[in-house]
Amino acid sequence: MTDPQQHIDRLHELSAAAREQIANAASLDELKAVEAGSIGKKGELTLLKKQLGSLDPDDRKAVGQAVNEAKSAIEAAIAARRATLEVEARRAQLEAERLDLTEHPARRRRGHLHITTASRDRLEDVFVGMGYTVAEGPEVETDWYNFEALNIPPSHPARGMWDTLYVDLGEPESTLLRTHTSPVQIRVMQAAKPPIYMIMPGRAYRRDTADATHTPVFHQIEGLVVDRGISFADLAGTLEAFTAAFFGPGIHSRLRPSYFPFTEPSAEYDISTAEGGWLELGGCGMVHPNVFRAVGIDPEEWTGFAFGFGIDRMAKTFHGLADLRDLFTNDVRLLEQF
Ligand code: FA5
Repeated sequence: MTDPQQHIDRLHELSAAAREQIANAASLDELKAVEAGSIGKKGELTLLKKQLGSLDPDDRKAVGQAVNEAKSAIEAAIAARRATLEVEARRAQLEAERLDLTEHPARRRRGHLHITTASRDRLEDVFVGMGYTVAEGPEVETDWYNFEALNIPPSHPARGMWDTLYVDLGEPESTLLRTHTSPVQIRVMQAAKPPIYMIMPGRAYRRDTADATHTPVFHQIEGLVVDRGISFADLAGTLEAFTAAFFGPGIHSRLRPSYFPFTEPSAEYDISTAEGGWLELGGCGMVHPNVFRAVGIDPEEWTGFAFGFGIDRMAKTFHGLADLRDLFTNDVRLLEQF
């Protein structure tokens, strides 16, 4: 015959030990193990319960009640601990899956436009402010657009002004990398009826040896105005206004007589430099009647002017660079300064 008090003491011990283990369970798995070891099928409490049969009926009631109380206490402790652990597990999972979309301050340094691109954008802004619209054309052109329609027939001596890179396509020397942006004038005049006030920025290619003021790939901005009664004075006034707007009041421009087959008269556009000299930025002039005829515009009714400036040279001057090639070598130490 077992002493019922022994059972009850053992139950209290068991319950206290189980509740301590429950409180210390660090995970849901650990909690499950404690549950199995205490109130599970093979748990100690279950074993004690099975021994109730060996007690006499009066004792059995008291011990049975103690078993039930211990079991309820353990169950309640498990439920409370499980709730806490579940919340913690969910928080840990969310933390692990969290995507940090905020930028690290060290990574917040932003890039900026290349100064050639920034210069082109500024040029566009200045001309758009003067009422011009922007157009673009292809970089691979036919001989007709790059030369013939611009009043430069085959074997014309002026072709020597542009060292041309030809593309191996079609008839020999029929397709080329445009040597200037002037062919876009032709495309614009084919597509739109006058009055025309347009600028055409883009890349140009020449077999020029790279030096401080030449690169084989460079950028130009072409300008074209076609309207009634346009004179050379309009061209000069436009360029003077442009110079002041782009370079600031300290820089002056001048027009020097020159020759281009597609303009008559023609001029070279120079700006004053900090060293007191003049820098050639491009050519300009009154659109030649033959160019108007090539695109079906009546030169008796319409007159106009055109210009073509080197964007890279403008960027070089504007930022005080010594060498045009610096714009293409992409040395971050240089580019970061602007
Ligand atoms: C022309 O290309 C004419 N199409 C300009 C023109 C347009 C005249 C409309 C009249 C009417 P030129 O070959 O001079 O002209 O080139 C114009 C400018 O492009 C030059 O002054 C220079 O600023 C720039 N340029 C020419 N070649 C290079 C090069 N290799 N590297 C950098 N810039 C260049």
